[in-house]
Amino acid sequence: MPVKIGFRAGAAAINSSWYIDSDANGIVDRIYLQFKRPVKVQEFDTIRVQWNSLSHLIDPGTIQFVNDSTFYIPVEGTVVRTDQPLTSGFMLAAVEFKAVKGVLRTSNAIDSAAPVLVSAVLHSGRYNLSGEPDDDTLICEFSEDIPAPGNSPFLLANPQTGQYRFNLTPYHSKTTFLVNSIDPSGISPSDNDSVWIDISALVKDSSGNIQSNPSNRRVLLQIIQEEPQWMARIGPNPVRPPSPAIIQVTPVTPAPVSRFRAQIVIFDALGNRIIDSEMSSMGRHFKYQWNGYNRRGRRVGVGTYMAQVIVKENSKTVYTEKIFVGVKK
Ligand SMILES: [Ca+2]
Ligand SMILES: [Ca+2]
Repeated sequence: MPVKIGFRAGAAAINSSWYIDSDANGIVDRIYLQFKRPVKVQEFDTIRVQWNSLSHLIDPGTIQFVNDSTFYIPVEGTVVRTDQPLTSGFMLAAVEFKAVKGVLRTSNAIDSAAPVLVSAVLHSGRYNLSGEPDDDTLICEFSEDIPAPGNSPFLLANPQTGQYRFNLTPYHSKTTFLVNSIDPSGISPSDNDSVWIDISALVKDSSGNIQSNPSNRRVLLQIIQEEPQWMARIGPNPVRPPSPAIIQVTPVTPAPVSRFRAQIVIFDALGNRIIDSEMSSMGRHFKYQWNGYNRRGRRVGVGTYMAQVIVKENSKTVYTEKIFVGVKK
């Protein structure tokens, strides 16, 4: 009597596997597995997916077949964390078949996830050594290490003024740029403008995956207004009237002093204002000369006085400092 031998498929090998970020939000969401022969979900004993160092058991019910030998497993929120955009890393699939227990079919998934922008910070308001406005600096973070993305990789949008772009030059690193110009000109970037990768810039990761999804991850532009730092000093201290003490207020980093005004108030030990005056703008610093006389022209007594300097831009105080001044005979 002929013995009917049932067909036992054995453990199908995996041809290849790859992971993608299908909606370009920066979170890897699918791993595809392509087998050497048609497979059925009932054949699998266990399926595991490892992402970086953590391994996860997959519920076979979540598998989505795209043809009889290929399926994908949704991984966003299960295998892959959703709180940190990341489009590169080590992903391993391991499949065990019921027919051949103990035999693992494994495959290193190929990175097929394109990079997205994770943050963009615009540092604005710096000045060069001659006090001229310097180019703003844009510091970006991507979801993975990428080759230099070119000179205009981003689109930006403001709800009122519409879309615009930066023309950039790389500055010290692949992710820091000087903003040479804005196109169309006349637009001032503002906080909460959105910024994302322009697909026509062909921004890609180190494996060559190009960001081609026009709805790739938007981030809010952050703007950091760089304010000049100031320093106040006085000399000589103590002062011996009528020979004067010079009080100087100087920007520590280059700044256009003409944009600011400085005021000095000198108090006696009782808190009386004995001097209240504008400081003179001397091009690169502010200066006030005090010879130990009060505002009525009387020489003040020996003792300790407090000079307060205040630097204002328009009516906003940007720096204030208190210095004790001794007066000697
Ligand atoms: Ca995704
Ligand atoms: Ca990638």
